[in-house]
Amino acid sequence: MTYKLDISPEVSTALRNNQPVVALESTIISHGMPWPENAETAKRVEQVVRDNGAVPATIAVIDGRLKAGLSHDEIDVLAKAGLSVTKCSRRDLPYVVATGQHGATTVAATMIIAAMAGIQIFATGGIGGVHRGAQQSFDISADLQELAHTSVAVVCAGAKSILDLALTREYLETQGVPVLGYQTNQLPAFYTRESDQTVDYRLDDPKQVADFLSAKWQMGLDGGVVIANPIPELYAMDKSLIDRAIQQALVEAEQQHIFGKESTPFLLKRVAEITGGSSLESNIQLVLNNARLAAEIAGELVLSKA
Ligand code: PSU
Ligand code: MN
Repeated sequence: MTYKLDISPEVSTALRNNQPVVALESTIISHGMPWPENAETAKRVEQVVRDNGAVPATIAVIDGRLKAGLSHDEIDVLAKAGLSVTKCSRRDLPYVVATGQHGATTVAATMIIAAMAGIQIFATGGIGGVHRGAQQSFDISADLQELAHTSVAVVCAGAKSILDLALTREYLETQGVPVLGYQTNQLPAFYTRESDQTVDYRLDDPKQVADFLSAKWQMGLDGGVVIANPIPELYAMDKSLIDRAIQQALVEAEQQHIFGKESTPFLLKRVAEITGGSSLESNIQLVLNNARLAAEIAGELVLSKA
């Protein structure tokens, strides 16, 4: 049994020629949004990366093969299958590879495959983190541990307040993962531009971010970086509205004894249902916004290597 990593011809050519590439995850497609918005968004995100001068590499496992760069048909397969696709974090990758199945990759597994392919910049919506009540449940996303070890920078809109943002910050600090605020001093909370948490450092343009990444990795300081990019003002949600939806979703999760890898998808789905279409539109817009910034940072990063 040997694993296969398929880097699409377009991605592979770009990497060879030192052109910017942006990795994209696939759990957000299968478990993060409903059909058909999930497939439409995945393709729009790729287009935004292209429009901003980089090559998109959506990452997943297809028939047991690791993929950096999916076709539209492959995106549709994962998008239609939804929750029935195996959600793959670090723990789950060997199973889908060994059994020849499809897998939708979380932030952690996407970072792993991106790093194997040689891709350093990754755009998504929100990262996993330390869940509220983790003191009892021990529910801490494997995304955080991956950020500690794997040298990929993740552009996100912060983390949803389904998580305990203060504990998530503490965990990242302990693991040596820098949290950068893009044009902000506050850690954005996904649907809202603000939270009660600060970032470690505020940087105001893509070149500054690329310089930060180069400095870190050139020093041999392996590991990821969180680049927190607030949702555009126009699409930000009312804090009290979203807080109430999250509170309700958390109560339901507890009542229904949802835990482990089902926890995050359950909460995402319920928050989207409770808020109607409005949170989905915000979610789509912030991912597009992150794809744009990631492409710009990837562009600056290749210039610094030229
Ligand atoms: N948060 C979101 N949207 C998402 C996810 C998290 O706002 O789609 C997905 C990402 O793939 C992330 C994963 O890596 O959930 C985290 O899952 P867990 O908490 O089980 O590690
Ligand atoms: Mn978890």
